[in-house]
Amino acid sequence: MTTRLFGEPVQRREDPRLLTGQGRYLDDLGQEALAAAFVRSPHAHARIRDIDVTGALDVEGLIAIYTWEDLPERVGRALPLLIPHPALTHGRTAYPLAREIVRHVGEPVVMVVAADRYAAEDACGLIEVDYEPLKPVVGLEEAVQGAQLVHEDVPGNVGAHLVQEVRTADGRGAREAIETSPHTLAFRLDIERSASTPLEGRGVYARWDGRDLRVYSSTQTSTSVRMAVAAALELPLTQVEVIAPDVGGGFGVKIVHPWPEEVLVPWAAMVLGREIKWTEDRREHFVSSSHERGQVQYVRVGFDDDGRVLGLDVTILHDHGAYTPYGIIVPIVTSTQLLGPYKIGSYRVDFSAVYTNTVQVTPYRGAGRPQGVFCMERTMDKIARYLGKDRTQVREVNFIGPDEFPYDQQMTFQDGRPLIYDSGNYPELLRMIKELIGWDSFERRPGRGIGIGCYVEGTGVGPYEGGHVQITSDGRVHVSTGLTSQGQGHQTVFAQIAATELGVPIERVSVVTGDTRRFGYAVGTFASRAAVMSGNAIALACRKVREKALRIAADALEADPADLDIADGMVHVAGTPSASIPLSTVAVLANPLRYAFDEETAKATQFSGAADLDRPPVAEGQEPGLEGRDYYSPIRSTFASGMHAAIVETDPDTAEIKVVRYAVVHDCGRLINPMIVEGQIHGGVAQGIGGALYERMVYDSHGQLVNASFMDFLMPYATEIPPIETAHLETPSPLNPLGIKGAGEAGVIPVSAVIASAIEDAEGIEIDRMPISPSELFDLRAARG
Ligand code: MCN
Repeated sequence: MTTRLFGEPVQRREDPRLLTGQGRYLDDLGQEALAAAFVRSPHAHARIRDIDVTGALDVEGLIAIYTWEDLPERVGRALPLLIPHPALTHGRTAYPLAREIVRHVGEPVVMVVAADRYAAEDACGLIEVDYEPLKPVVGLEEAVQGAQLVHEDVPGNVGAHLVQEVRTADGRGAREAIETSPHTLAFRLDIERSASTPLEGRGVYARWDGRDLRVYSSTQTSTSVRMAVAAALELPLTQVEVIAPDVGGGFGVKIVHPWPEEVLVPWAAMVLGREIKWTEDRREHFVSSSHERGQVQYVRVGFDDDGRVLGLDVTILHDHGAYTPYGIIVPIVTSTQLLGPYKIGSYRVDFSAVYTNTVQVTPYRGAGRPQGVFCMERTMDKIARYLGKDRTQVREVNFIGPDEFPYDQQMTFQDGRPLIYDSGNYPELLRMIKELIGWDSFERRPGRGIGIGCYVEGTGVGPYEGGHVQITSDGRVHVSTGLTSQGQGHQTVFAQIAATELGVPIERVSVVTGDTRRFGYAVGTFASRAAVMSGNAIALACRKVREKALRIAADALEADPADLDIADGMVHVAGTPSASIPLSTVAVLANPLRYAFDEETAKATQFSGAADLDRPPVAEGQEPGLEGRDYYSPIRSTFASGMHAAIVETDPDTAEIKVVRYAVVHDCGRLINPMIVEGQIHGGVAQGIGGALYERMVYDSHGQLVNASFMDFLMPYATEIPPIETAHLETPSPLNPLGIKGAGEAGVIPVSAVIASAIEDAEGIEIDRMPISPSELFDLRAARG
């Protein structure tokens, strides 16, 4: 049996349990708990005049009703602004329960606790909130005119305004470079709102036993929820544990910490001394969680006869909804990573983060990159069209060369560190994607087009992640890391890393994530960071344990540690397999207090009488046990890259758009598990096709979300997703010990750009919006005449 598992397509070990219905999601827990439910605002913008709860008081099973005024100061204050930024001059976050003003439909106003959800919902229905409706702000261009304000003290509804500029080598700005370019183009792009929409919504379940608080949450960040809850409830961290059970998808929406419910439910559990659970329903998820994407972009580009970009000037209005709990991370990612694999002469980007009376905006898979890639790739296609050149040729002429790494884009990444690409090979990716999709032999005809899109993605952002590894006396390896899992296959890949580093069969490795009882210091799962961050931390912890194991085994085998190796759970002298000792025995030897449960171990570890009586049993600087902990903290992010291509067919009569082929080449450095990476890419592409053709949040002029259900919010089924062909390129990252880069968002990022490119090719009509529906295509055809 081999123990070299890194890079192998090991089947996901979490699947049999989940596929046979044995998963334990949030709502499977706390069957005896009281239920919480919320009265939420039906208005996009209103002043609360009065809340009358008397009608609800007779509901059988009612336990408690809370409004903002009932909350203690620390629980009732505005939720934290998680990532402040100097440009965010007017950051605003919500109160856990609305205080005086509601700013979007769905904002929580009253919390009800009752014996069960039926009673809680009945009580919610009988509470009367007297609202004075205010005029809502809907639509970006309307918002910036500032006639109505979402927050009275934020002029023009602009929460943040940031201009970033990269000048030419001779110091010219983008605008000047564009003016003097041989060719220029200007256009506007419209990108609508969408959202993560995981199949399992949010949920929280809390138990207080009079001393300790245990919180289960369907979260992507259990350690941060723990910190936030402890701070709000004035408990020491040691009295709060947060556990993420099985989580049915997150895709970004579950990063926010804490959500109002994550503070209110634990607080009420403490006040009432009862277990309480709240599970979000689908409509609540649509109107009370978060959305993303929505932007309007105004682009000007100057280029030469070869299509080389000399100046790019982009102005972005970014729809931030009613609040900025996650700061302005999304428009910052759009603006800084928009340049992709290209070397652009000069670049100016100006964004405004704009408040509207709609659901708040926080990162959704890709987190601002799909919008940036849409802008850059539409630009490349437009240049090619203008010059009558092949679209791949224009891209190639602008690529950063394979010998130009590390390449400094002279921007600041979202974590405040320089945006320097560590490694990559973009011309090779282009060659691969052209071959995979058959670019050069494609037979174009009306109604059948081919499209392409390229992207670079900063992954593995810090500040740190940790891993703990323990080998127990039964030879099993227990790995824990603090970040959480929502379906990425971490149980499998982290086991692969540990099995490879320690030389043990994978079946002996177990992995725990998202449980603060097992690992308290962690950041969370987002921004395609788990593989890079926890993967490397676990590898480093394994290396510590391995070194200790070799030292102890060397004593037992009377050998030099340098001559030892570990394979299949046995430490052996290299070249002499008979001189060996099982890791289980080494684990027993690592503890001076010995209990041997079988004869063989007893013999191997028996008191030899040769102990050094001048030394304590645990030598100075040593610890009993065969375990180790380490952290990985990167100097800066590592940059994955890829290229996608698609073939679409459009119906001449109905304008129905069908994706008939989809191909992906991707470079996430060394692959830990190619099967899992492909699964991530397939899921991402499916989500991207949703964003390109179907999914959008439709608000009416009153700020009502008119498609807040899966009946009306259109998602693609398997029938809309063609087989996805993939190929990998591995340019290892020089920045981390395992040479890996992230992969979790790669599938989604360029899809809208690729499909727009293909539709444009099929129709000869410029596609400047994402998503694009058949009726919109129909209208564009009609406008062309
Ligand atoms: N991987 C690998 N080799 C690499 C890189 C990654 O084998 N060189 C594997 C990883 O070990 C991991 C998976 O690919 O099992 C994704 O890795 P990574 O890129 O580190 O992403 P994260 O694990 O941090 O996951 C977060 C990412 C994001 S940001 C979103 S959004 C997203 C996504 O993952 N949400 C998901 N994929 C999701 N998949 C599911 N099923 N559910 C979600 O909510």
